Amino acid sequence: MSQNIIVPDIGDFESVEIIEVLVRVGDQIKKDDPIVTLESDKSSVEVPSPFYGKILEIKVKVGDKVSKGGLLLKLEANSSNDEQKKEVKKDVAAKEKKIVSKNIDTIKNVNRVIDQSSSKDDTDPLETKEWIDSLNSVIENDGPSRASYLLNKVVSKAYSAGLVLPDTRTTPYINTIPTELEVKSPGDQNIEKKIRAYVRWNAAAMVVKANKISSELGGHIGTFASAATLYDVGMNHFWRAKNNNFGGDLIYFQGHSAPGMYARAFLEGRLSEKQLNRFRQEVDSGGLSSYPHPWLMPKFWQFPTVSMGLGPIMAIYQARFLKYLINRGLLKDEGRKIWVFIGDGETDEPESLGAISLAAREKLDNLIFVINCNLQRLDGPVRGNGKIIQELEGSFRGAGWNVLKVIWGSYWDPLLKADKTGLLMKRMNEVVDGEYQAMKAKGGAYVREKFFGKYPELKELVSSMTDNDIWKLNRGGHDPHKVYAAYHAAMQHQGSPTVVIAKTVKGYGMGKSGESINTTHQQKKLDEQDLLYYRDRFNVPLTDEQVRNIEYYKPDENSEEIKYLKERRRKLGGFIPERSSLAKPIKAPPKDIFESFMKSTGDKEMSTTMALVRMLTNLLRDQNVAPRLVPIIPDEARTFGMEGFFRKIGIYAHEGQKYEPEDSEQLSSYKETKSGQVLEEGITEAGAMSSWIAAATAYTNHDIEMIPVYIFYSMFGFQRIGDFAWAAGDAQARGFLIGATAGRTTLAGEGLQHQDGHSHILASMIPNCVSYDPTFSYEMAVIFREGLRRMHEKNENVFYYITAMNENYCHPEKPEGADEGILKGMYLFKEYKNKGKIKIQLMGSGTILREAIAAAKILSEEYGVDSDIWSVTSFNELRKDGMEVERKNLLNPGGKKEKSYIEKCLEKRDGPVIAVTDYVRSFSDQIRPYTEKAFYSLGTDGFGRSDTRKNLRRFFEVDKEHIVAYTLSALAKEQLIGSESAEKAAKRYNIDKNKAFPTKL
Ligand SMILES: Cc1ncc(C[n+]2csc(CCOP(=O)(O)OP(=O)(O)O)c2C)c(N)n1
Ligand SMILES: [Mg+2]
Repeated sequence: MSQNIIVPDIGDFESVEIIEVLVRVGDQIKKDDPIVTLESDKSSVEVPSPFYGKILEIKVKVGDKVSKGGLLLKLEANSSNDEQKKEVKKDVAAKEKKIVSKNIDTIKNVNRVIDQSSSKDDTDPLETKEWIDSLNSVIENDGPSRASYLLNKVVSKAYSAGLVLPDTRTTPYINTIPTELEVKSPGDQNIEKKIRAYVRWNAAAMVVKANKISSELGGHIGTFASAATLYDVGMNHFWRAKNNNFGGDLIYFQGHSAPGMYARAFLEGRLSEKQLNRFRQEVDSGGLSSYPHPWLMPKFWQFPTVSMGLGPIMAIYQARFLKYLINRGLLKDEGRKIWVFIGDGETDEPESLGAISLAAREKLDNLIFVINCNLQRLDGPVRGNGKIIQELEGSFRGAGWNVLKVIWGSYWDPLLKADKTGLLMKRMNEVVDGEYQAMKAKGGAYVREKFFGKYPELKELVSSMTDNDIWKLNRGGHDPHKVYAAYHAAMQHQGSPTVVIAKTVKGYGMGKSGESINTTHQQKKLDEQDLLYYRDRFNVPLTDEQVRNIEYYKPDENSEEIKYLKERRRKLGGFIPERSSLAKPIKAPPKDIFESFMKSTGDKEMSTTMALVRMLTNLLRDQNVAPRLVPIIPDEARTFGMEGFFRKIGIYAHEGQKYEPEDSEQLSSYKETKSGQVLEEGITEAGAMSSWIAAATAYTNHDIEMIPVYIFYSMFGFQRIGDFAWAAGDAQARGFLIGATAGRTTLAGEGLQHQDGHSHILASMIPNCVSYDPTFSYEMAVIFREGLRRMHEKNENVFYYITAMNENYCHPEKPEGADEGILKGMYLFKEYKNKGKIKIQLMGSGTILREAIAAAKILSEEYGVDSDIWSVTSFNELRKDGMEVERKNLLNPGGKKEKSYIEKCLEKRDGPVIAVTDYVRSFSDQIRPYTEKAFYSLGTDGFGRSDTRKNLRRFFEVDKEHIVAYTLSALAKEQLIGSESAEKAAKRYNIDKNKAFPTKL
C-alpha cells in the first residue's frame, strides 16, 4: 500500500528549508529512520519516517522550503508495519508496569515505644499510658506493619480534624537500627582491631614524619583518627574492587583523610615505607599526594574530593550516570555502589546538599553517603548550639533518603535498655553539640557531672560505673559492630539512596594533643609524650625507642593480621582505591561527516552553534560514535537549537514518560524515555558539570569511552563551575565543554550578567584544557574532529572548551591548507597586498574576526593600507606554545633559537599587530610577548549591558569603524603614516574622544 509522508507539526515555523535529503528512491527504511533534515534560522531537525517501507518517490530536494502538511515522499508500506504495532504495544506495557517501591518501612525498626517522661501538657498520664500500651501490644501481637497502618490512619484523621501535629522530620537522638535488629559482623574483631590500630598509627606517623622534615608540609591526623572505623569496616567487608568479573564499587574518600588510605595501602604492600616517607613531597617523583589527586597518582586515586562539597555532588551524578549507562544498555547492572565520605562541616557547602533531592527523585539506591559527624570543623564546633546529626537527618529525610543514624556505641546499649522512663533519651536529645564536644575533651568525671548529673535518676543509673567506665561509653562511629550493621542495612536498602550519619570524636585517641579540642584539625606535630600516649591508647607493639624514632609498624607478611587483611581484600576482588582503564578507543567516524562544513554556506546564514548541532546530528548517524555521545544541557536546549534531539534520541528519564507531553504531535516533542540519551539537567550548572565529569571519566570508572558534550551559556560556565573544571582536569576528564552564546557583544540583549568576556581566560588556566574561539563552521568542524581524535581515539587526557556563537552569518569555504593553523591557533585567512605600501597584521577571533575582515576592506579601499588577516582560533594555545619555546630558548642561551608558532607566522610579514576579540584585552594580550612587532589589542573590558550588537560593538570599540580608526592611529604612532588620517577617521565615524574608558562605565 502506498503511503504519503508529510511534514509533521514543526511548531511555530513556516517555510522551513530542507538542507539534507537522507534517503533515495528504492531505499528500504525503518520507522524513525531520518528522511530529511529541516533547518529554521535557529535550529535543524531531522524528520523521521512514521512507517516501515520502500521509498517510491521523493517529492522534495535540498533548498526547498516546506511547511506542516507538505508532501515529502511516497512510500510502499510493507508488512513490517506489524512490527511497528508490536513496538507500540510494548511501549504501552512498559508504561503500565507499576514501579514497586521497595522502600523499607522505617517503622518496622521500632520494636518498643517508650513513654517520654511526663510533661506539663500531660493532663492525664494514665490515659497516655493506655495509648502507649495499646500501641506496644499491636507491635507485639500484629507486627510493625499493622502498627504503622493504624498510626497512619490516626494521623490522617488528626490532620482532617485540623490538629497541629509535631514535626516528624527527625527521630529521637538514638541509633536508627535497634540493637535487636543489628546484623552482626562476620569478621574477627580482635584482628580487625589490631589492623585498625596499625593503620591509625602509620597514618599519624606519616604526617608527623613529614613535618619533621619541614613544618611547611602540613597534613592532618585528627580527621582520619575520627573516621578510621568507618573506613576500616568498609575495606574489610563491603567495598568490592574492580576486576575481570566486576565493575567495582566507587569510593569518594574525604580529601583530608588521605593519610589513612596510604597507611592501609602500606600494610597491603601496595606502598613502600620510602613512599610514606615522601608524603606531600611530590616534586621529585615517587611522593604521595596531600589529598586524592588522580593527576598526580593516576594509578591510585580516582576522585578529586578535597575541595569540599565537590565530592558529594559529583558522586550523586556519578550514581545517576551509572544508572543511565545501565538503562541505556551500555553497562550490565551488577549492583555496584557509590560510597561517599563527607565531613559534617563539609555539609555547609551548598554543593554538598544541593543535589540530594535529585538522588531521591532518581531513586539512586546505588548511592551511600557516610557523614562523619565528629561535631567539629576546622575552627570549632559545626553546630555548637544545635545538633548537626538531627539537622542532617531532617534534611535527608525531607529529601526522601533512607537515613541511618549511628550515634551510640555498644557500651550504651545496657544503659538505654535500663532507661525505663525515657529520661536518658530525653537527656540525649537536649544536650547540644558544643557540650558533647566538651565532654569528650574533659573525661569521665566531667561526663558524669554534666551529662548524667542533670537528673538524679540518670546519676543513679551510672552510679555503679567508674569514671573510666563512663569515659568508655563510645560513640557509634567508633563501634565496628554498629557501623557494620548500618553498612549492611545500607547495602540491602532499595528504592532510595542511603545516608549513614555517624557520630564520632575528632582526633579520637589523641588525648591532650588533640582529642575533641578546637585546635584538633590543625594538629600535625605530635611530641614524644603524645606519641607514646597514642601508641598505648591503641596497643601498637612498638618499643619506646621505636616510637621516639617515629617508626611505622608493619607486622610480618605471615602474621595473622596481614594474612587477614589481604584475604579480606582478595574476597572483595582486589585493592581500593585503584585507578585503571580497560576502555577501548572509539572508532573514527567517516570523514564525510565533517565534509559539508568545509564548504561555503553561500548566502545562507547560520551560527556556529547551529553548525555544531548539525555536526552532532551527523555524528548521531555514525554507529560507533552515536551511542557514546552524551549531550548534557541545563534547561537551554531550545536556546541552542537542540530541541530536535528530544525526539530523535530521547531525554533520559529513569521512569520513562508517565504522561502524554503537551507537544506530542510535534516533531521536537518533549520525549522522556528510560533509554534516553540527552541529559536534560534542569537549571543546575553544578549538576550538569558533575554529569559531564562522570561521563568524561567513564573510561576509567566504567571502562567505557563516552563523549560528553555539555553545552551552556558561556558566562555560566567556568565563571560558575570553575572549581569543578579544575577537578575535571585533575580527574583527567575527556570531553567537550561548549560555551554557547559566547562573547560580550554577541549575546546582545541579555545584558551585564549574561555577556561573557572572560571565560577563555579562566579556561586558559587549566593545564589540560584545550580551548578555541572559532568564527567559521569549518573551523568548528576541524577543531571538533581533532578533539574527537585526540581524546576518544588516541585517549589523550585533555578536554576541550569551545565557544559557540548565536550570531547568524555566512561561512566561507575553508582556505586551502588551513587545518594545521586552525588547530595551532592561527592561520592566514586573507591578504590585501595590491593597494598601498603600508601593511598591518590584523588578528581576530570569534564573531569579531568578521569586524576585522570588514575593517581590512575599508583600510585597503579607502586608506590604502594593506593587511594580512589572521583568524586566531586560540590565543590560549598560541600562548602555551610561546611560553614553552621561550623557556627552551632561555634554557639554551648558546643554542640555536627555536621559533614560536606565532613568530613563524609573522616573521615575513610587515606592520604592527592589531588584535581584536569579543573578550577582555588580556585574552589577546597573551601573545604580545612572543612577537617583536608593535602590538595593539582591542577588546571588551568592562561590564556588559543590553543593546543591539552594533551599538555594543561601538560602545566597546570593537566594531569595524573603531578598528579602522585605531589602526590608523597605531600606524601614526609607529610613524608609518601621519596622524591626519586617524584624526579624520575618528571624526568621520563620530568617535567621541571624551568618552570614558568602558571599564569605568
Ligand atoms: C572548598 C573548601 N574550603 C575550605 C577547605 C579547607 N578545609 C579543609 S578541612 C576543613 C574543615 C573540615 O571539617 P569537616 O568537614 O567537619 O571535616 P572533619 O575534618 O571534621 O572530618 C576546611 C575548612 C577546603 N578543603 N575546601
Ligand atoms: Mg567534622
